[in-house]
Amino acid sequence: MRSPVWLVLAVALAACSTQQEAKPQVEVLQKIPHDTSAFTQGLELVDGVLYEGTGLEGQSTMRALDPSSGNVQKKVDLPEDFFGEGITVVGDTIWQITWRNGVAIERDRKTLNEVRRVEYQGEGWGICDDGQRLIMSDGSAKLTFRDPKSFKETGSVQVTRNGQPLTELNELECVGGKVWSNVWKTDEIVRIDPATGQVTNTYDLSSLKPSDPDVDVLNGIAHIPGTNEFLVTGKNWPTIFRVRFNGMG
Ligand code: DDQ
Ligand code: CA
Repeated sequence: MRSPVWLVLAVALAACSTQQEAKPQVEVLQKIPHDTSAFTQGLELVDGVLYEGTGLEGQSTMRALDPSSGNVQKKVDLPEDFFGEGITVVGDTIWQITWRNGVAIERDRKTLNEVRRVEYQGEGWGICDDGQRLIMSDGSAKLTFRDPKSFKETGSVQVTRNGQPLTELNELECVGGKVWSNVWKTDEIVRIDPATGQVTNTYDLSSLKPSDPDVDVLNGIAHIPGTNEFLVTGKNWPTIFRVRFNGMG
């Protein structure tokens, strides 16, 4: 039946669906080469240096990269039995945590050499520094707050999305009082309010994933200070992407 009512409906529907067409959530601004042997576990940009920590036993490193070329300018190895995880810069030092070794390594930021080791309970996944405290993930839905000097726990919060615990929070980034986090084995980055633990935004980065089936997951997020841009990459990915997220609101 071809009545004008159907025509009006069809036109209205078409208009509606174009209006609802989602803006791409992530906009790629630049592609930077990334060492494909780097099993990226930590990424942070400070004073023009891109710091990267890598994982896997016998392959874990702490690196300083030139963020415009991706060139590795300095690299130190972790002990063979250590599995490196997140990193964060605090003043003149860097904290690098380990997956199941129960040890956080404090490093000199210039030389990347070890200064001190501190023990902690449980697993280490991601870490960031919000200017006041360290915020660390451990594979559960918990974020632990720590003193940036002693590494001692000062508190914690449970992370939830739509009321459900969100586990496997991986590489972290502290930005303007919020915590951005990779979610392990997903193409998602979430933004968490550490005051409540609630996820306030979820971003889909599946469009960045290399087609090569051998490459591992999205992991690594570094805010570019003074901008609303980020560098993101993945474990063994050939590219670091400079991106902007839409709807950061
Ligand atoms: N984590 O980074 C998500 C915390 C752990 C990653 C574990 C990856 C295991 C790979 C094991 C490969 C063994 C050759
Ligand atoms: Ca980071």
